Amino acid sequence: MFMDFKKMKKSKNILFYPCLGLILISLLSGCDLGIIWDDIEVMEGPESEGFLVMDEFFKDYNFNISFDDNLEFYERIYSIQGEYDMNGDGKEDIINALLKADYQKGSYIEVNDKKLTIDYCNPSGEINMIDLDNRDDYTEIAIFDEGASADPTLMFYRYDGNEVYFVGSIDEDALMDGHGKFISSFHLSRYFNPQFYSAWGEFKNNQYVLTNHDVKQYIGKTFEVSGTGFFEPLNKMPENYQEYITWDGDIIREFNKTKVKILDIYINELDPTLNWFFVELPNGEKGLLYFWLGD
Ligand SMILES: [Ca+2]
Ligand SMILES: [Ca+2]
Repeated sequence: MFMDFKKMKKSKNILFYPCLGLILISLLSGCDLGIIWDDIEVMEGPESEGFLVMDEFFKDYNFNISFDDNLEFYERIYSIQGEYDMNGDGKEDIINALLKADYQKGSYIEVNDKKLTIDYCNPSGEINMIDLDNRDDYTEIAIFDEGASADPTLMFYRYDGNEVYFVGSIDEDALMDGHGKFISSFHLSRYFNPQFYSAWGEFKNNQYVLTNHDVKQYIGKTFEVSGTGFFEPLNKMPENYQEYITWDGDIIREFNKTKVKILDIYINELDPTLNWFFVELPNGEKGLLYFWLGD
């Protein structure tokens, strides 16, 4: 199963920051890995499996980055120099990159004179070294790409001693475990505490290959929900939830650590986006709960 995150729509910023906040809160409260709820269930989030926001895996290394700040953001051309042992042979590798904003042609990464042209990107100038998988000798370059419309991704590049190549890209809010596994934020219950996920993935031959994760175990459990969601009151589970998705502003509800019991979760096995929940609210109201994921 392959996913292309550059083509996936992303949440609007207004909804995006509460989600970041949730991740941060769950990170800061390190003891919060298992939570005991009313029904004396202990549930653990992805953090307990070592998944953290990707920033946590950035190396403490700063590239030299220069650009003409008289130019508008969309006109900018970032000139980047650095030295880092990317293939783990003990020798520093010379890194030069030119990143042109807003899909201007001519972006590239060059390592030890091996050049890779980047055809299509909207970089912000942010570039970091990251260890995607600590079981191999490589340390990859991560380039932040703003995307076309609030759909930021990180693009990963590896140098194996012979050539520079694109490993893959994933949405900026994804989690990773440092051993080659990722959880896209599209497969994460961003607004739920504890968080859970519907799939994890790994990069294989330039593809993001997904493995689905059973979410049935969360049915019948109660979570704290925080954020802005759409709630469509329904007495019973609809057979086809899609008929009830309206994105209507009138059904928006604000949740603030609201105890929400999950009665069912709709998952498409080919696209395990985790966003369609049939739930019961504390006042006994039942309905379909979903969140904004696209522009
Ligand atoms: Ca090297
Ligand atoms: Ca590595």
